[in-house]
Formats: sequence, C-alpha cells, structure tokens
Amino acid sequence: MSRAADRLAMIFNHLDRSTVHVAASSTSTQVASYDHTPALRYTLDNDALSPDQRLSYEENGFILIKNLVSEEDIDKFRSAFERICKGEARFPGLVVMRDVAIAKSEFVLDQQAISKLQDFQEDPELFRYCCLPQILKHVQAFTGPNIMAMHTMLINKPPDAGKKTSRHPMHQDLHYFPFRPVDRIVCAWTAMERVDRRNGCLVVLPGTHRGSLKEHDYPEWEGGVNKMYHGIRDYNPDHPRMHLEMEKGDTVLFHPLLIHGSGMNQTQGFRKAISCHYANADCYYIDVKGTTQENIDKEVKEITTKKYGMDAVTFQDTWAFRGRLVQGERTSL
Ligand SMILES: O=C(O)CCC(=O)C(=O)O
Repeated sequence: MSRAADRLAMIFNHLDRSTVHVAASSTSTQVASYDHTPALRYTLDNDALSPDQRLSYEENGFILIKNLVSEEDIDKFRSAFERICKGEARFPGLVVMRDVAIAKSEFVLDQQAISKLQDFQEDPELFRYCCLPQILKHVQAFTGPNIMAMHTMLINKPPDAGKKTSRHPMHQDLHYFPFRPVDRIVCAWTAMERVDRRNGCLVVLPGTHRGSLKEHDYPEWEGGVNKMYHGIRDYNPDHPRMHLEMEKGDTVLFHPLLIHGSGMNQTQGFRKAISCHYANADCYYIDVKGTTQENIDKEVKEITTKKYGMDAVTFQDTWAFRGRLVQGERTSL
C-alpha cells in the first residue's frame, strides 16, 4: 500500500472507531458509505497535517497547534505594533481602528486607543508573521502550494469600558470574502499572550463549517458595535460552543464558515492576537450581487469612495490590491 493510502486507511479506521460520519452496522455498509461520502473534503492529501489533525479539522472546522510561533517573534511583532501606535511607523494601506466606546474627541494615537490594525501587508516586520515557514507548512494542507495572504490583522482587544463593545459578534469570515472556493481558504490566528475567558478568547461553534454562509448584519447592541463587526442574525444559541484558551504562540487554524466570535475583555490588559487569512492563489473572484454578501459589498464600496475618492473600485479590487503571494505562484487572485 502507498504511504497516502496507508494514511487514508488510518483516517478511515479512526472515523470508523469514533463513528463520526456514518453509523453503519456492517463492514460492507461502512465501506459503501465511505465510497459515497467524501470523508476528506476540507483538507488536502499532501502530508502537511497528521491524520489526527486532518480528522479533527474535517469534523470540527479548526485545529489548535500549541507553541507554533516563538516568543521571540511575538515580541518583535509587539514592538512593531507599538511603533505604529506611537506614530513612529506608517505603511500604505494600513487601517488603524479604535473601539466604538472611545469618543472621537478623546482619540489619541497610542496603544490605549487602538483596537485593531488591518492590512499590514506593507509592514515588513508584521508581514513576516504571514510568511513564517511553520505556519505555511500547515496552511498548505488547506490551500495547496500556491498561497496568497489575503487579509492581515493585529487585534488589540481593549479592556471593556462597561458597554460590552469589546465583544466580537458571532460570525463567519466568508461573509467578507468575494472569492472561492471556500474550502481553499483558511485563517491562522495566533495568541500574542495567554488568552482565556477573562480577557475574551475566541469562541467557536465546532462543526458549523459544514453549513452554509448565513445572513450577517450589525447586531442591535445597546452600547454600540465596532465598524464592520457584522454578526450572524440566526445561529443556534444551543449549539455546543468551545472557548479556545491559548498560551502565547499557540495558533488556531480555522475554516471561513466556522461560526466564531470573542467575548468581552474583563481585565485591565489589552488582549493581543495576530492573524492572517490565506487562500489558494487559484481561487477566483465571484459577483456577490443577489447574495447575503450584498450588504458588505455596499459598505466596503462606500468606505473606499469616502477614503480614496474612487467610486470605480469594486469589492473584489479591494482584495486584489491587498493580497500578497507568500508561496508558489500568483495564478489568479
Ligand atoms: O480576535 C478576536 O477577538 C476575533 C477576531 C475575529 O474573529 C475577526 O476579526 O474576524
């Protein structure tokens, strides 16, 4: 038997034991079920993950890898963030966001006021995160060998000011992306310090990556909602949820349909994480007209027109400008 077949057999055996896919009563039925059910839809057969990791992602829509990014690198990313906060470094396209609870009049450029950096692809130090070989090694299990870094963020979740605005509503990242196929997109999210329920760790609904893209909009929260923080209107509140408590350097890789969000930061510290959404460079742009993504398309276009005075730029263009090749060949995106 070839190594790949060997590995698949291992996974099928594992599926069989944990009866994840099909509860079948006889061996012949089990084999028939596997023939008709593509068991490994979400991961590629390229040795990038262990069979257990593949199985876990197929089932749950995420995998957590302990200690993937070194303390030294994280400290360097923190310093790069601080330089931006102090106004010592600026990069084209970088979006600096503040929490909605901070009144405009109180806004000063320092770490206390900044809740998120987006689109740091032109900052060589922060962008190094997206190119770390140990991350790309895992990412290619989902994207394949040609990899684009499409969306970059450093999240600095502030201590909640009492209005619960530090929460991130439950959402699916695909809502923001006009490219497909969905299974060739993945997010890497690395804790820059210990994250737990007190400082607002990620919360995920395991298995929801197997569903479809849901309707998103601003939640009706009394204390206000941060810009672009759309949430799902109707997810099942009784679906089992998992709080991903992580140590500095731990990294979660998750599917863009996985329903997730994060809780309130009830500490006095700023909870930091760095993340990148990757996609197979062979992905293609789609027209979102007539889909649930029409509202985000409209909002992005309004922002671009206001910021750059360019109303000809499309939702898809904004992604093509930001995307950077990190491995292989830029074939499509
Ligand atoms: O880091 C967080 O709190 C949540 C980030 C997130 O889910 C997002 O920005 O899409």
